[in-house]
Amino acid sequence: MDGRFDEAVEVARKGKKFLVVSHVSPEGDAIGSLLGLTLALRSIGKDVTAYLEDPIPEVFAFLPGASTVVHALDGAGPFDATFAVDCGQKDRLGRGFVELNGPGHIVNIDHHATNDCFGEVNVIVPDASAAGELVYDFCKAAGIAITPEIAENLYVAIHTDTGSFRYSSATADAFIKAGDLVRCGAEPWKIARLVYENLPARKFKLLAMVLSTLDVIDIEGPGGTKIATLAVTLDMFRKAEAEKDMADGFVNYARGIEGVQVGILFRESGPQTYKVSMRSKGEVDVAELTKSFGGGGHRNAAGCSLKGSLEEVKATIIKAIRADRSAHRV
Ligand SMILES: [Mn+2]
Repeated sequence: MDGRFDEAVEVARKGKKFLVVSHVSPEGDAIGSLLGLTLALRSIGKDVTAYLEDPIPEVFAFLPGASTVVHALDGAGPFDATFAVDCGQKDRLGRGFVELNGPGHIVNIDHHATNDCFGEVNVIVPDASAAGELVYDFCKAAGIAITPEIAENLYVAIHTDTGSFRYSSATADAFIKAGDLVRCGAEPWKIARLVYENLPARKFKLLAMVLSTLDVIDIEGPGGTKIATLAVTLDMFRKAEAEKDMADGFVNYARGIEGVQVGILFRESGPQTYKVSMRSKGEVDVAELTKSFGGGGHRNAAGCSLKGSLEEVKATIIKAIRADRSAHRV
């Protein structure tokens, strides 16, 4: 019997009126986990409010329960308890939540190793590929039957957070739970079509412009490496009539090139300002690299913001990688 959820199950059993929340700028795991848990608690007769500060991206609007999510909490409290999923810090739950009167006991269910345990009950499992896995475990521990609607949400959570089962986080447990969710009614092909093969043409128009900026650069020397850069400007967004979030993930095209160790996307965010996204698949620690520019992230995925023209910002980053590589030579 999985004892990690004992206290969380107890809170769910005792209370009646719950709030379920996740982080700002929600992606597949945040949304799938939030909706999966919301539907699970509703299925055992609880009164559940699901809250996200930011809108649900269009691509996830099909998920069961998505239309019931609210984006403001004025007068919604007090609650018997709040369940927070996929969120490492309380302030990332959004302003509406932070200002809420009466969240009740906070149950914090997450898989980020950096979670600061802001709840009264904290179930933090860094080995889990997605918070969706933990909501699955919670349902099992609470004896809640996984309906096809819950399954669809949790499958999306695991599928998106493992990069479609490509990342090192795609453990046997992730596959086993995803498999069980399919058994419970999640339809992989339907979900793949809706999440990955349902993209607006504007995104591809933007991508065509961004790919034309591709630059593959050899960083020579004993600790040498190969990097690839892409750039997206405000003018490109205008020409493609694309929204800002449509460039999300483009940096992976740079990392995906044969022999390239670090992929970089320079994204114009204002006058003489660029956001720099870095993705590594080798020994270069991009979190360490971006830290010197006031940024941060994980070893394989990090970012920072720099002032200057595109040429200046690019030169600064290349110089930093060159210095890093010569410091790390064997
Ligand atoms: Mn997650």
